[in-house]
Amino acid sequence: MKRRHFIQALGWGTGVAAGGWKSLQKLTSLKSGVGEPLVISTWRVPDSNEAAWQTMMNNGSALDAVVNGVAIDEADPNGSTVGIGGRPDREGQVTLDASVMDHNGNAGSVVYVQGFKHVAALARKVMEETPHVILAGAGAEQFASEQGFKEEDLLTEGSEKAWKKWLEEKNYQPVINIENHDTIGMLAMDSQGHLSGACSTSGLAYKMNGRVGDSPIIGAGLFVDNEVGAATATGLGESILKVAGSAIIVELMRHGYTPQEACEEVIKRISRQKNNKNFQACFIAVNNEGETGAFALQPG
Ligand code: SD4
Repeated sequence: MKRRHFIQALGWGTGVAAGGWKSLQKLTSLKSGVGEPLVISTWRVPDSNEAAWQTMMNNGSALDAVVNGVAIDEADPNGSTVGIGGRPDREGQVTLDASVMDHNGNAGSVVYVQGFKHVAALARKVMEETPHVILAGAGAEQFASEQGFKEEDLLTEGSEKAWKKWLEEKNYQPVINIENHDTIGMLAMDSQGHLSGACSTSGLAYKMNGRVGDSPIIGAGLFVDNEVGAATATGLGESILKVAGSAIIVELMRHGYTPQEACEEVIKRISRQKNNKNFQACFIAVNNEGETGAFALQPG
């Protein structure tokens, strides 16, 4: 299989809030075709994409691919919004959220997990080994231990230092495209035309204790319907939750929108929210024919 469909959503376009609706810029649009594998993800994560791609080249499924792909980011201590090294909440606790969905419409997610970095794999275990969809906090951590996941301290020296500096002023003001953004959302289609997705994050830096974002909420940060397509998000979770972003994108595609048009429509709805110049929100999507789309509220 050739590498030509191994793509990365780079260079999010001119946004709605910044330049008015007419200045919308199409970003990534590529048609793969059923039977030709494809991996797309939020942000610039070539190593994660490569891991996902190699998984499928070695006969792994789309689900194997997305879980392996995001695991690279989760294990990178330099990423400040995913897994180890993720920025803590305002109490200094690193709390992770993640979700997965497969081509059969199965879903699993974990929220407010401390001490375990591979939360997308944990969400997969919830999906495959329990009768539930979501496990939270201490229950999710207990389940992680039972499943043999390794417990470790996720607050790196760098994150601790940044948090202590933040404590000096305690000014909660998410900065567009900086500390609050690099959540990984990844979508893959394997050679059988099966779609899967995963989304993994430490959420917003210096969030309130207990805060959960869009990433682990099925339909907000991630949605997959193999009959139609899949979508995933990054950005200010509150803005994405309020429009049930990923599920709506899939529904729009069901009703004839291209993945690009569907991403743009949902960003347009988000652009009507208060303070729309002060936050970022982004989606990527793929339909069941392998056509992709991506759009963001702000440049960057
Ligand atoms: C959240 N959507 O928890 C995530 C944050 C994010 O890159 O995308 N960061 O709101």
